[in-house]
Amino acid sequence: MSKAALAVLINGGTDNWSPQRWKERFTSVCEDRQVALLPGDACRPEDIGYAAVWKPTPGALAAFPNLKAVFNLGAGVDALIADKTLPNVPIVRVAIGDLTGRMTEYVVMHVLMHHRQQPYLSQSQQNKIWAPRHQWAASEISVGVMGLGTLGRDAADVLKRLGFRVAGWSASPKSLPGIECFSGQTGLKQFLARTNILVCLLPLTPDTRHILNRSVFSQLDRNSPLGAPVLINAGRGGLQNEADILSCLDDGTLGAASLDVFESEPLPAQSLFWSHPKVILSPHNAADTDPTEISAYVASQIEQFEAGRPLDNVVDLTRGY
Ligand code: NDP
Ligand code: OXD
Repeated sequence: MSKAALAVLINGGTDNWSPQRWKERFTSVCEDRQVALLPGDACRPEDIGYAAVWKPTPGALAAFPNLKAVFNLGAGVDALIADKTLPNVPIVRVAIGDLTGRMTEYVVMHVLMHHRQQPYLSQSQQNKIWAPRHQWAASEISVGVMGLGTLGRDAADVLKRLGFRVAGWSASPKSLPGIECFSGQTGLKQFLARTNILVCLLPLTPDTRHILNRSVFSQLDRNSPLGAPVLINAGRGGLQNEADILSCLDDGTLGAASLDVFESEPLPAQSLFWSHPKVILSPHNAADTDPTEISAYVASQIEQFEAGRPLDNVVDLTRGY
């Protein structure tokens, strides 16, 4: 009997993430399994047992009557689970070392850029001004990481090893060596009150939408050498109230922001973020993982599932992540 086929459905690909590249990667790792890039390739819907997807067109997965599992080709599933016609099968998200390592690089790079006053140094270079400023120690800065999941924990751990005072905030209580852990609504106030650089690695759910807002920013600690606190968001654009970020940067509630994600992507040309002097932005590529790594992860999960073992990193649809 032939193996259940794998459908690949990709929207919004970039060079690294082009649908054709994904198909090639999956074909090379799913040796004797049909891989169909849809729409386009010929295949019978009833032959599809698995789907590997990124932002598939809503309703597309409901067309496969024998679907057994869906593999989201990224860590965040907010776009996928917004489809109310999703079949009732396990949804698996990406949680692999390659992606985690890349996100930690992004977070550490941006924390260090603000801590080491890189925007000031770049400006000085542009103006040919040799004017070193006092550089404080990492131990004088409190970094607060919102989200202590696969990504948040790793970033927090590396920042701790660099000497920062690190805290984390999650939905359920945690205990992590050397990291001050806070949870739930009751822990949020205390967490914010000790944070100078706020790093957001939360998933986008109904509970977290627009959590990055003026009320939260105004509770951050301003008594560090940085002065006004800094925001770094690499979670999702829907987590941030963008009008609040802009007005808080303008009135000094926030000193600077590093943003990798936006409510509307690609970021529209007229967005004020593009040229804001206190913003460092990137095009949602904080953890732009290699399709080779992810396709191998998906193929091995399918083998594991077919051998009767449970899938890893299955999304809890009641929590939304
Ligand atoms: P995980 O699911 O492993 O972790 C999510 C964390 O957020 C958990 O600690 C969870 O708490 C916490 N959390 C969720 N809801 C709440 C809430 N209401 N209040 C407090 N804490 C909450 O996710 P990952 O770490 O793998 O990824 C996080 C997000 O990063 C993704 O969902 C995605 O949106 C984004 N991302 C962005 C990328 C980019 O390139 N910019 C790349 C990859 C991911 P608990 O532990 O108690 O459940
Ligand atoms: C994401 C990802 O969820 O790239 O943004 O994995």
